[in-house]
Amino acid sequence: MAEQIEQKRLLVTEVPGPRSKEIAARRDEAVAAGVSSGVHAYIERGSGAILVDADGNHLLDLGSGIAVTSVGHAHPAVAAAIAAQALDFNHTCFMVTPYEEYVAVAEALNELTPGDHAKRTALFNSGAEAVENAVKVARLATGRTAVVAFDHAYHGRTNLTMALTAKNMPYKDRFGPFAPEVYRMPMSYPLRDGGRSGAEAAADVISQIEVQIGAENLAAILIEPIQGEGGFIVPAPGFLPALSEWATANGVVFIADEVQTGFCRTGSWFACDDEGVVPDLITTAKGIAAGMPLAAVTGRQELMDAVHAGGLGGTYGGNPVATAAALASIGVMRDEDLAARARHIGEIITARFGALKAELGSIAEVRGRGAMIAIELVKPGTLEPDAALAKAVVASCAAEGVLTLSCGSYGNVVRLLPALVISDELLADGLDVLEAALRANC
Ligand code: PLZ
Repeated sequence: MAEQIEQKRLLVTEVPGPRSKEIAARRDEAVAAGVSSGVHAYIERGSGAILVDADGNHLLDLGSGIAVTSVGHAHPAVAAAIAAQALDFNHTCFMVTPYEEYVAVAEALNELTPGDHAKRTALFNSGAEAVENAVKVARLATGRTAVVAFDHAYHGRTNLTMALTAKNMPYKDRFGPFAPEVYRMPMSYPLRDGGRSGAEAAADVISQIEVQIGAENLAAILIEPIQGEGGFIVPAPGFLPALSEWATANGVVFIADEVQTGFCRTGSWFACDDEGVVPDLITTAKGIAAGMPLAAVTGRQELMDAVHAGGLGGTYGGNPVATAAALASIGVMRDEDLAARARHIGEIITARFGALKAELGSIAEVRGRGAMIAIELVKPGTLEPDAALAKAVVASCAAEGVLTLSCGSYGNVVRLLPALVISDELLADGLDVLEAALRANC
């Protein structure tokens, strides 16, 4: 078995160190400039919440590769499942000759996702691909074309998902024209919408849908239950249930994009569970397979099975190695009750930065759920976003060997997405570094 790496942050050079800089110089000559990286430390190994770079620095990873390695880097059970499957066979294409692992992942998703109705699942490679396919299913099943997405939404970088994504830079700028029949609606964003209730915010959306689109033309409402890239925006309670109820009453497919929130991240299997919302279709990816490319659309049997045979698929979707990784990851989440760990992590982070908010006027809000918590930064005494501050805080943390991520439509949110297996001690170390970075830069 691979050597387990001590779960401790340790810097032996500056970050990035000389060896990483050598590789970075090669990268500049080889990799397209449009593909960028946050921290130029080149990673060689990882375990749990620690990544070891090419210079031997042990970095504390509080971003998990954007909410992917929820069971930790190179979890032994997942690594063993990947290795075993790789030795058996790597690919057949499920559409050519199938295999049991695909079926088992579909069974697991049908069981774990919200609602006890009959469900079916199709597997894909990326979150964006899952979202595209959910929209395909909704359009075919309803015979309607319009899709509603929200302010601050992020759904991917393919043509349709660029159209569904709200933010221009860096995702959409000069990449158009974008797919038609996408309508953007205001998101419930309590910090910035005057604290409207969920019911008020939903009523506004519904009235705009009726005026601008007409329910009879609307195939789907697509929403992240907690927005990820948009800034960890948690809608006011009641917003999601009201939209979901209206969708059901009007024959509109309610699609929850749980690519970032899913798989124990928010302290439940899925964020929809927290408000008792049962989506018609749910998209998942990221945490599902600990880093192997896998994504899924799971939904009501009558919607999913409306699609003709051969209408859904792809060469690699539900690859055997990725599905083996998913089954192992789901097993770890169950066995180690990582949903409970996520809630515990959330309490620790929220308590720490909630207290700091009282001291630092730059912290407008500490929000999120479970192990998905963010700090929104502003010019003190205003709601004016302070993106430069967020950037400086993330950079200060990286220099100390702690990886955090920024996000938000205005780039002014620092977010934490630690592995759910992180120890309290290691988390506290990372939070000490983040607190010092906030104090130093605010
Ligand atoms: N839906 C809710 O968060 C991916 C994007 C990183 P893919 N978020 C990270 C970047 O800058 O490209 C995401 C998401 C939600 C869909 C997606 C898309 O998932 O696997 O990146 O295609």
